Amino acid sequence: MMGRPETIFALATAPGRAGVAVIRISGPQAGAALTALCGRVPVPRQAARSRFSHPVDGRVLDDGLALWFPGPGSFTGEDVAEIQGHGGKAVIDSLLSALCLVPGVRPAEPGEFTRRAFENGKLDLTQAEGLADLINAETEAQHRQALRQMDGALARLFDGWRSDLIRHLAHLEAFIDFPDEPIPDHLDQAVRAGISTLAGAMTAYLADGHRGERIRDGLYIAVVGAPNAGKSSLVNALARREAAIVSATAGTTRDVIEVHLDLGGYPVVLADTAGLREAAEDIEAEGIRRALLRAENADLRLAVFDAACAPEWDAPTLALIDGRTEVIVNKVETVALPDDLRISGRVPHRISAAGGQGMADLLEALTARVRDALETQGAPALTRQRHRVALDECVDSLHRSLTAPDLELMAEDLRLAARALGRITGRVEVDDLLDVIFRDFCIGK
Ligand SMILES: Nc1nc2c(ncn2[C@@H]2O[C@H](COP(=O)(O)OP(=O)(O)OP(=O)(O)O)[C@@H](O)[C@H]2O)c(=O)[nH]1
Ligand SMILES: [Mg+2]
Repeated sequence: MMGRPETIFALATAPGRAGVAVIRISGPQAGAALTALCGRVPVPRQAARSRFSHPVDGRVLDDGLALWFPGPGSFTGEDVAEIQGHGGKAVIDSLLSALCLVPGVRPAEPGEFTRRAFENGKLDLTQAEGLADLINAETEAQHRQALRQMDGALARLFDGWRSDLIRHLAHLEAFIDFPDEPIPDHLDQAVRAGISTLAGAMTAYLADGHRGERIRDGLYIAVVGAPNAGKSSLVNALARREAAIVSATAGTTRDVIEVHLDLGGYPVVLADTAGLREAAEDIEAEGIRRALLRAENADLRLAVFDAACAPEWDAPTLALIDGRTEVIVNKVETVALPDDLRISGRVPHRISAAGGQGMADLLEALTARVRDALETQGAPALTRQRHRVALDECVDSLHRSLTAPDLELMAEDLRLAARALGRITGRVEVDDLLDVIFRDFCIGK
């Protein structure tokens, strides 16, 4: 049997000096904690001006607002109290210490409020993840995606698929339970067609270029080129700060330097790398190895060439140009280049990272490219590897079910598929399977 949950409390606002600090309390003793500090429990969901006093010696600790959200209509589903006091270190410490003195009340573990909300059915797992993403969102796209997930868009998509799956399973189960009645052909065909359609929809959904995960982590862009081409200068110009050292010495950058940028509301990680050449010594050689590795794994590459080298373009950089590469010629103010210049058959962006020439156009082109890579239309994006793994497993089980030698094995594969989907949102599946069986079929008619 489950014990009575403990009552937890924590500072809900960021620690440090601020005008107001909010302390949240959740659990069966939340009302008692409020009474201990404020002398009473206010009217539900109405802010009440209150003096907070020490529960043992009665000394006044602060003056602020108290709020009362009786369960189950609260964030966690439990009784929740909120104390809004002044955001000073001594005030906060005294309030938190006072709460420790209330019997049955203890400081919360990280994520414990949200976990209780999940356990009490207030949120599914994807919504809880969306909430964490919302708090961490730094760009507009991350903000939008997190809000959508927190609103349950992802959960609705997965739950929709899962209820389709459970319906197919329920049809099969009915025939397994009544083995004397052969499964009519049309029903068999309908179930198989339904499973194929589901597997197809999931496979198409999985082939999304990892947009949701990229929006969370940032699109990875590697800047590559020969030593002295101006890679670090370009990174600094895009970042609008001196993130990387720039010098006339070839081989200045040796390690990978990552800069986080907001490009038109989309998050980007821009990686400055070591210039590519036959390196003389170990450290630079290691830097070049890392540069090539990043270039290989990057979502987008910026290949930077020095205009002064025209038309003898740097061979190692040429070798990296592919469909996900933007070709850039830097230092264009130093030489006259032909109007119809092509590098590897591509029209390069012409810039002067030092002088600023062509930078606005380059920025616009990059933003458009990042938007194309990250923008999502229609279905909400998968945002975590965890979702992808479970969905892959679900598709595998669906395919297996279609070639299963008998109905029992087919049903078992469908059950595994439903369980994989249920893991994404954190649902349990047995009970609703029974519900569907009894709702859709009049057994014993
Ligand atoms: N004239 C001119 N010089 C530039 C421009 N951009 C960079 N430079 C100069 O070129 C030299 C090399 O610049 P960096 O940005 O350090 O080049 P890098 O590609 O990072 O070089 P490594 O780190 O050694 O691989 C520096 O002296 C810069 O001032 C430009 O647009 N025009
Ligand atoms: Mg450099």
